[in-house]
Amino acid sequence: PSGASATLQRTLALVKPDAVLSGHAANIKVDIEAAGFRIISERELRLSPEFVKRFYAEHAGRHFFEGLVDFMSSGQTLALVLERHDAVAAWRAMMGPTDSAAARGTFPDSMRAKYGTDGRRNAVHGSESVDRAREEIRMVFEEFTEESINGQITNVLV
Ligand code: RTP
Ligand code: MG
Repeated sequence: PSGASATLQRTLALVKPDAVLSGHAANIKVDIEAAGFRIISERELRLSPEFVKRFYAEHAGRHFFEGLVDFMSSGQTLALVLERHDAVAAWRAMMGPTDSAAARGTFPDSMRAKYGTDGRRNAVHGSESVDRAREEIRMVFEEFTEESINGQITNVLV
């Protein structure tokens, strides 16, 4: 009864520092567009530890939280706003399971299987819901400052 446009959604994708550093960002974007997503906005930036703590606040206190904060603030991140019908669930499915090593056994074509390393360094992030996507897009695309790092101007989320 409803056409594809009825469920047109936007979601936030992050290419995490491991995948940016490994040079996988371009291939990840090719895969994303091949899956029918339109890349609406794009920004490369470095996340401050404070920003990562707010972004992943749901995990505060978990055993992996400190490692997650260190990892996500360790280098450049590529932020993408993706649009497609059913974008939130479709991007989560395409990402694959959280642990890249496990994903290689169960979902070998997933982004995390192809481009990630382990349970922390897993190449990509995706929003969990339509409401959360709206919130994350606002956080990543509206709240940032410019900072000079090693003489280069870099967008830093604080
Ligand atoms: P994300 O939020 O980044 O899209 O990933 P997710 O939903 O698949 O996984 P989540 O449970 O929300 O965990 C957030 C991120 O924390 C790191 N992590 N490390 N055991 C560990 O060392 C561990 N567990 C999770 C990963 O980077 C994970 O994506
Ligand atoms: Mg999550």
